[in-house]
Amino acid sequence: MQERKQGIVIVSNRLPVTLEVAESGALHARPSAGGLVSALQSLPKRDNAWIGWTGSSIEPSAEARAALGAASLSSGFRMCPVFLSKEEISKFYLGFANEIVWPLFHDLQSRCNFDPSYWRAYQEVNAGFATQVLKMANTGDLVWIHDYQLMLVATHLRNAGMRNRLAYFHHIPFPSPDIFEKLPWGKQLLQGLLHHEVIGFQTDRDLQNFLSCYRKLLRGEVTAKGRLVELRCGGLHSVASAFPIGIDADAFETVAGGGAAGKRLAEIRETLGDCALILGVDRLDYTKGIIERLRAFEIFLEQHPGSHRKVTLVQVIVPSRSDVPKYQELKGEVERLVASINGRFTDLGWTPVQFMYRGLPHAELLAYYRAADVALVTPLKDGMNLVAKEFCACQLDRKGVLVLSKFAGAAQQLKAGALLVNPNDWQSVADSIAQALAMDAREKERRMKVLQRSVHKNNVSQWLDHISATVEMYSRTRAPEPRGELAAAVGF
Ligand code: GDG
Repeated sequence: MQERKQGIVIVSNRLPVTLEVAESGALHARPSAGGLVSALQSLPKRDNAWIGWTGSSIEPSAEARAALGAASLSSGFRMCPVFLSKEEISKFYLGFANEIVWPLFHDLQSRCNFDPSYWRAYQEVNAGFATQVLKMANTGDLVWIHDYQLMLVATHLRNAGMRNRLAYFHHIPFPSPDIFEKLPWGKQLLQGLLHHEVIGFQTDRDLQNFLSCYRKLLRGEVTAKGRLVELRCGGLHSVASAFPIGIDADAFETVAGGGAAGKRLAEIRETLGDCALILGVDRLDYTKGIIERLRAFEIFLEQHPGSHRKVTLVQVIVPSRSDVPKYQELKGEVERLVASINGRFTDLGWTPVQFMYRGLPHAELLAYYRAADVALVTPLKDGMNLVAKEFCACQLDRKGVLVLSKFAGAAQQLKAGALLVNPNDWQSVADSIAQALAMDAREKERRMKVLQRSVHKNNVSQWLDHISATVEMYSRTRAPEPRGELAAAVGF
């Protein structure tokens, strides 16, 4: 195995590629889209490694490793796969992660299935990830663990004696204690987080909820230090803070203004004619508020007959977790509701809701962002929501309006320019659609400028800089290991 110099070891549930069998029968690694992948593309291409699951139940083989090796060359990360068996996928990923933590942390406890066999699988798979980290990490590497699937990896690393700096970033919301306490294994998860020197959340809301759970369940000490919070508990010492994730706003702006997006934009505009475009873009998930949004749009159509033939809702849904029965049911529910709204309001040459159940190529997605008169980003709850930020970055003509759920983490930064709504209040969402469509051009431009300033200022490099500066500062005050490697690795 080739030696790596000091750098960053990223650990996330999924690798930035999915291993799959191509039509030819050969294995290949297909790049996967998503917020984390695009965020970490901004890390300088040094000696960084990425540990994660391959995204399939394909077993380890020389061919699988060769396919991942080829992907390592093109991505700039050395891909270190974790292979999961069908049972591990079912109990750890579909079970503990998606039937317990995901719904609970989005305040949807009635959707949880607290099966104890899921917990056993979660502990075992987290131990498996830790084994891979122990194999890959050099002394002095920063090990940066991502998200709710891997809250116990640090426990296993520390038990095995690892002394590297460990950082954790939590991408989804953190719930309040009355919800978190429903989890039979909550204490172990909190203790697991405390093994990291730096623990990051998306927003103050999540940080405060985490601190309330920590005080209530672990009774540890908390000391505020500017925007950081120091935690001391049972001999462990960490800092926690909110580091809202951003996008590479310049890159989005450039692609949105480029030839491929421009060509598609012209086609979209020609097809729509005088119809205003209302846009929804989401992964298929019940937290994204898709049903509630469609209900709100139906109310809008009912109450504004003058808008008929003059407005079209394009809803893009990227397939996600399609093996899980609850997600299949949601897809059926969306299809039935779209059909019912269209059945009620469609007129010759006008279909009010156009529904695409597939991921769009990047440039085409950006053309839709650019073309949209209104973006409806109305999750019931969301850690951040990058779609809201991407829409703003791509609004080169500043003619669009962002209607944003106040329960999305992004609302904290975007509230000054967006129309904020409660997604459960369908009438208020319908009213905001009407307000957005009626807004005069100067007001739209003023609001969009405010939004664009925010997404450019709080961009992904700033997110990486804040986290790396915190790790650096914190390791300087306490760790005896050699320092300076992280700053060098991220070009800080
Ligand atoms: C988790 C948290 C947090 C969507 N449709 C297409 C497409 N996308 C890309 C978007 C965006 C990403 O997927 C979705 O990001 P979100 O932030 O909206 O949502 P989650 O997947 O739930 O992510 C979330 C995030 O982590 C980051 O910390 O914001 O709160 O839940 O980047 O552009 N990409 C392409 N075609 C599509 O049709 N190419």
